[in-house]
Amino acid sequence: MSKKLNIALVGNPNSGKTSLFNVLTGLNQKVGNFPGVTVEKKTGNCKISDKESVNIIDLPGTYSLYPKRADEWVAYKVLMRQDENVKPDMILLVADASNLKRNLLFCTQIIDLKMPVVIAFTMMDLAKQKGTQIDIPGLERELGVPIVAINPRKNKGIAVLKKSLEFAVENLQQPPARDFIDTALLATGAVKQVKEIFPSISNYTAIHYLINHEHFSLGSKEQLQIEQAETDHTFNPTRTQAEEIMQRYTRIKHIMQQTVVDDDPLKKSLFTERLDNLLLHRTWGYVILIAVLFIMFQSIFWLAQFPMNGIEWSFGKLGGFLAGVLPAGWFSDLFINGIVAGLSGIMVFIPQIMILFGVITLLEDTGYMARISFLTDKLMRKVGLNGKSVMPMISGYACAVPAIMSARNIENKKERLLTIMITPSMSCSARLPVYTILISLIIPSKFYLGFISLPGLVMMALYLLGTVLALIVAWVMKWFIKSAERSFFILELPVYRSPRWKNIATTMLEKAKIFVVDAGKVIMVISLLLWGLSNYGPSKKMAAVTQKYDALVMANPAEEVHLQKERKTALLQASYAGQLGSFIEPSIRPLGYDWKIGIALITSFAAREVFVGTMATLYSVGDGADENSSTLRQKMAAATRADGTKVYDLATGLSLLVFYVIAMQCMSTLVIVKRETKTWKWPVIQFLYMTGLAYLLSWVTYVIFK
Ligand SMILES: Nc1nc2c(ncn2[C@@H]2O[C@H](COP(=O)(O)OP(=O)(O)OP(=O)(O)O)[C@@H](O)[C@H]2O)c(=O)[nH]1
Ligand SMILES: [Mg+2]
Repeated sequence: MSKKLNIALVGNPNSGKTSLFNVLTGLNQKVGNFPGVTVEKKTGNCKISDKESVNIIDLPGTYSLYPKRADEWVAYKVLMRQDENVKPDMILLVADASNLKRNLLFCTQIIDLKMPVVIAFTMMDLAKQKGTQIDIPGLERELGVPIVAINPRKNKGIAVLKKSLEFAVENLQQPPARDFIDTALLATGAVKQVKEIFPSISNYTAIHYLINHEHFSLGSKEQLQIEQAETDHTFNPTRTQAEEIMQRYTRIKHIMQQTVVDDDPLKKSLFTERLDNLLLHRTWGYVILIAVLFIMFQSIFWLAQFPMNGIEWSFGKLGGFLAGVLPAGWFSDLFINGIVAGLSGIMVFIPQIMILFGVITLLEDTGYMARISFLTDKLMRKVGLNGKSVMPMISGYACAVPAIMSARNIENKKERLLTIMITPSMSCSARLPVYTILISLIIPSKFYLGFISLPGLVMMALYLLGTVLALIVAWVMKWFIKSAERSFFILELPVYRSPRWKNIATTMLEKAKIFVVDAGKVIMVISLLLWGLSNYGPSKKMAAVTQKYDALVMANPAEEVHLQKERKTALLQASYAGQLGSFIEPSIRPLGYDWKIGIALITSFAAREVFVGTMATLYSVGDGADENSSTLRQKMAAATRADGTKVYDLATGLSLLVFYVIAMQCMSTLVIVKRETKTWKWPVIQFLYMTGLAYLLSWVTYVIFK
């Protein structure tokens, strides 16, 4: 068996590469209707014929072979065969037929690399709507490579494309025969000299070696030789590049005159244009934007509460049932009150997580997300960010990890760094469980106008707090980060598309599954660990407590019930968990927290949603809370301090909410920030500023409301 071939999927951003990738490989990579959805390479397997399977590599979109953004560099390195992990044998180029001129520029650059290539035209439906007719056989003749019209959204043309790929694979030794433009002429002497060092590369590839060799992994000898070629022939990269693009466009224009017929472009005003007149309107645009965000946050709270009540009720029943059938003992206690309670505490949030992801996917799929960027660019600029920062920020409402990666799409390095630094302040889905449970403890469930709920408003205020703080922090930080780079905002506004409901449904289910499985695993481990820590302690201390209460019960048999309760509390306090709690309590007492909350804060560094599981375990061990209360919420509501006052009063609740809004409690985020910035400096700064700020503002909140 010969080695499996690698086919790289490249093309302009938002041209439908990932849609095609998913169709070819059966995988489910993220597709969205804005440029810059894919920012990493991803490989999948595709059977192109009965005998042949190939690797398809999905890549970030690139406008040309002159990369500017981090995501474009990922694709560029693969195409230049400078990526250690993927060396493409062939290229499958996706071109948006409704934006032919710009897409052809990239096509012709790829052709001149002299690698075997097949072109797939997407968006033929849109081209037709615009009144554009394309003579595909004519274009094939002019470009000298096969072209197949497809629609990956509707699964059309895929069989023909596979045939074409199969044919190309069988004739791999025949790259495009002709140069599209005579690239050797752009820098004759220098190209010749580079090709003496690397005889197998094309003339056009040689030009890329001249321009970008510092970024290539070459030996130091070769680097010096290329530099020599540059000086020997006074190679001017900017001039060469400008000349190249001009020559390409001249020829593309010529070819398009022969192969493409356009209706009068002014005659038809497209649906997208008409809708944008409203959605990007100077006043109405903003009114609608605020309304959209308002509905999004209200639905997370309001719409979700019905299924949530159902889930909570079912788990209450399950707990009751289990308590009835399992033998009494430490194991049942741990299982029912720790693990099942912790899991139910998480399952309850599935509806909210699903709605949140559903709404965000809807925004991305329709193309409205790109409009949010456009509308907010001015505001973003004032604080040192960019309109493009909005997409990571909004997806940060779901999870900071992919959001931070999507910042690769921002050209300006400083703006990208600032975006990375502030994105974790956006309230992610892991904070939802904490918000919901605390809000239900301290905020009465009131409704205004019948549908605007007070808890919903408080929830929105928390999201707003995170967002506003993110903007303020960006504004402060922008003075400390130096950059001479010019900042600009170029974002291609995609056409509006109807959402693919199936995609939205799969995303919602997928995210719910990940949430439950990931959180479930951590909760399981932490519950077990905490249960051990809170049931065992230094034997001397534990024995002393037991002896003391044995004696007390002996002396006052009438008080037994009350004393047994007290004994439980005393034992918990003497346990390892209790000791750890008392150790940290002094540092968190100013914020209004007791030692149990302290332990929850610590375990939350594993993942924020563990707060719920931690509480479930600690309260299951019992500390004199009402024995009749079954759900975690009821137990927490009944919890009292030594002086008899409620633990979760308004001041403590709000202070804790503020802490969870701001504090950096996510390992995965810190790791991804390190990966994206390539230094530990930024994650460390991020951790310190966020946690410091959280402490400060929680303290202020507690003092105000006490
Ligand atoms: N009308 C129409 N829409 C399409 C077609 N192919 C893809 N789309 C839509 O185009 C949008 C972009 O698709 P993606 O597959 O994410 O594009 P991409 O090239 O991977 O984009 P980036 O990763 O951002 O570079 C999605 O909304 C698709 O549903 C097509 O042939 N016709
Ligand atoms: Mg993509």
